[in-house]
Amino acid sequence: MSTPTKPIPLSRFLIEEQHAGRINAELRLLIEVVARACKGIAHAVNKGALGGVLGDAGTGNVQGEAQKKLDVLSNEILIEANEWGGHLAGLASEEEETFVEIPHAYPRGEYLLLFDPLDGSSNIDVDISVGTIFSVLRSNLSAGEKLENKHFLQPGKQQVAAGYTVYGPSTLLVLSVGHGALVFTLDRETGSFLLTQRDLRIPADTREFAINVSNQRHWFAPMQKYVAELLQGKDGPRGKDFNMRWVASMVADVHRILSRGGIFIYPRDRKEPDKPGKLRLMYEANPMAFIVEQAGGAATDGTRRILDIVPEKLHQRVAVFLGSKNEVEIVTRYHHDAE
Ligand code: AHM
Ligand code: MG
Repeated sequence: MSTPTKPIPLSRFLIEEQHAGRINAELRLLIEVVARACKGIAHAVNKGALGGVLGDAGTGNVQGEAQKKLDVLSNEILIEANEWGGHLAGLASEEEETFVEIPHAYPRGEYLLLFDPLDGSSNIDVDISVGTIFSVLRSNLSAGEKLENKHFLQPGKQQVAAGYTVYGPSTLLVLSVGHGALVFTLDRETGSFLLTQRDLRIPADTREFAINVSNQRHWFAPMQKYVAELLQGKDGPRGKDFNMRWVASMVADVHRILSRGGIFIYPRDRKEPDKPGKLRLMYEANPMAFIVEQAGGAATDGTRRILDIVPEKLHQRVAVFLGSKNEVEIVTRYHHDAE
């Protein structure tokens, strides 16, 4: 449930947040710049084959994944837009092996920006929604201190802002600066993101789940039990039928859950036992968990609150269970019981 609002532009919303003392001018600038970069990405995604941007880039990222041309382009757009404004101490991206320093020629700011420039990139070439996910932390650098990896390795509860865009039938920006989650819709005629939903609330109960069932044989016991019970529907212990959806773009699956409830799961499994899940903590799970909690939902890795996890690596992976609070609590309890 959400309160309809008169559509005010993102820039006005941010000014008002600044006047209310909830963000400072530097964070306002940062969010404006990220939103502007995302408009550039939306434009490139929209052009599709006409822009010559579909297909593989012929390169791989640090995580051994093949990069799409649009992964590379989106990463460049975000870095180029953000490196010179004086609001950042550094950046980190799914597509960059190490963090990115601000070139010496440019002023430095207080914040760190972490992002997945184009999430769901396996969907780019088939015209299904993709998006950008971002997380903002304070660098906590003291005067003259050199930026290091350790400055990025903060638990998600220290995020000062998080957001994602969906490049879908409409282009949306979902944002939280720690006072609820809001949706802005891109007006293509004026080029402005307009506030279209305030106070997003995820229903506590749901009848919808999102998981890639093709991995079922690799799941551990708590997952087998939980999903088997969902599939038994009315005839099983849950006493109600469940529906299933899987877009394979986290932005689209999470946005559906923010809009009407549900649970999104990417568990740890035996397929790649060395990896604690597929999704990345710092720029996928953390910002999504922040937004979901701001909308009254919950997010765990099966046993721990995602936002409490102290990261050890920039590209650390994590299992993800997020969405409707009561459903996340049930599956988390199954994992605790199994321990
Ligand atoms: P990406 O950041 O390389 O696009 O990978 C993350 C995506 C998520 O958007 C999505 O939830 C998941 O990978 C889908 O994985 P699978 O293809 O295993 O279903
Ligand atoms: Mg991703």
